[in-house]
This record gives sequence, structure tokens and C-alpha cells, in this order.
Amino acid sequence: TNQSVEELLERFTSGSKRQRLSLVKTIEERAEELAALAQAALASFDPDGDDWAAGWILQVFQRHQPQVLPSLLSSESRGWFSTPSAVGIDYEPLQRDLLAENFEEADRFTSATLRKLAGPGAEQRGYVYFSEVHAINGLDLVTIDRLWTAYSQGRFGFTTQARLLNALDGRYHSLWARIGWKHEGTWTRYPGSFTWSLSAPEGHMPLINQLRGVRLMDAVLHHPSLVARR
Ligand code: UYC
Repeated sequence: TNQSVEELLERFTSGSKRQRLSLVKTIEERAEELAALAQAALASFDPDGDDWAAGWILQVFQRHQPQVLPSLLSSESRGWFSTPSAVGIDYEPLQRDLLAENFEEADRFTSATLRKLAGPGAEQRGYVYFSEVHAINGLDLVTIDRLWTAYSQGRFGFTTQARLLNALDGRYHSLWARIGWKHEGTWTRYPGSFTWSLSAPEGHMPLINQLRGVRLMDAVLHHPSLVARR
């Protein structure tokens, strides 16, 4: 259509979730014009938040106009979103992989970071005990969750998984099919059978291995700092 890219941005920024989703293709088609006002395009978004509209604009630049990205990245987080950590973890690799839609790498970073956050025992054993989750720093869990939300149009992340579980009255056996972790009663095989892209079902990522039962995932989704975000 013949509306200006400024008008388009205004509608994308202030619109409802549904209006925004109807505009993502148009935003993508006009990436070049958007790049000319890259700073302004992101000015109304909060780097401390998790607004997926900002994440989507950044992904559009990454795909079509990557030269504008460096000027948009903060020197502190080396990404657009802030990534505070209470324990000195650098989330730049996660933000970079999510921006570039390298979801499998982002997922591996996420599980490795959960082990690190859970302590040296979890790192040595190679997986987290559910009983270690309550002591995990909430600020770091929220940083991870914000990034997954922001770079997935709000479709991935722990709070999305928790919301889907809640809508199913806590029935995990129904959740598995909903998030694509089970097909016709068979577990989706790691890593090759998961869908490592934005076309994955809602809640598909990040993965939590179910080999040792559901209690780890249940503890993560019910961590107080994540419950507070739903
Ligand atoms: N795997 O099937 N998974 C592994 C998932 C199960 C198994 C890793 C998710 C079912 C074995 C991750 C699902 C199952 C290993 C995930 C899934 C199973 C492994 C990396 C759908 C058999 C290697 C390691 C629910 C029926 C040995 C990690 C091992 C690895 C994720 C088998 C991220 C979401 C019940 C044998 N699977 N996993 O643990 O011990 O992070 O790692 O969930």
C-alpha cells in the first residue's frame, strides 16, 4: 500500500497484538526504508522490557539490512535488549543467536546456563535437580525468558510454556502435543526432530529434557520470578 513507513511503524508500535501480527510481513517488505530510520524505529521500545515488536524489527534488519545493527547495540549487553545477571553471566551469545534465529544454539546455551545457575553440582552431573531450581537467581531466569519472548513474537520462553500449561489446567500430558514435544504418543527426538525455527509450535522452546521426569520443568515454570511475569 502507499502509506508512509512512518505511519506503518506507528501502527506496528501502538497496535494490538493481532494488528501487529498482520503487519509483520509488510515490515519485512519495507526493511530498506525502515533501515534509514533505524534509531527512530526502535526509540519507542524499552530495552529493559520484552516487547517482541522490537525483537522482530531487529530480526528483519538482521536478515535484510545487517549493516544497521551495530549502531543499535548497547555497549553493555552487546545486544539491543538489556541482559542483567546477578551472577556475572554474559548473555550476549544468547541474544546474538536468538536475533539470528539460531534457535538450536540458543537452546543449548539456555540449558547450559540453567546448569551453571543451579550450581557446580548440576554442572558436573550435567543436569539440574528439580530441588535446585528454587535457589536459581530470578533476575537471570527473567533475562533468559525476556530474550526468548522478544525474539519469537512472544511464542517461545518459559512464561509462554507456563501460560499454555495453565490453560490446560496443569495437564502436562496435554501440553506435550500442544508444544510439539510429542507426536501421536511418541516423544519428539532430540535434536533432529525438533523444529528449530519461528515456525515451531508456540511454547516449543526452550527445551527441558523429560528423561528424568517432569519435576524439573515444573519447578522452572513455577519459579516465583517467572510466575510474577505471567
Ligand atoms: N528430549 O525427547 N534425551 C536430551 C528433549 C525425553 C533422551 C537433551 C525433549 C524422553 C536421551 C535435551 C524431549 C526421552 C538423551 C533433550 C525429548 C528422552 C536425551 C540434551 C521431548 C526418551 C541423551 C541433554 C519431551 C523416551 C542422554 C540434556 C542424556 C538428551 C530434550 C531421551 C535438551 C524436550 C522421555 C537418552 N533431550 N528424553 O539433558 O542423558 O539437556 O542426556 O524427554
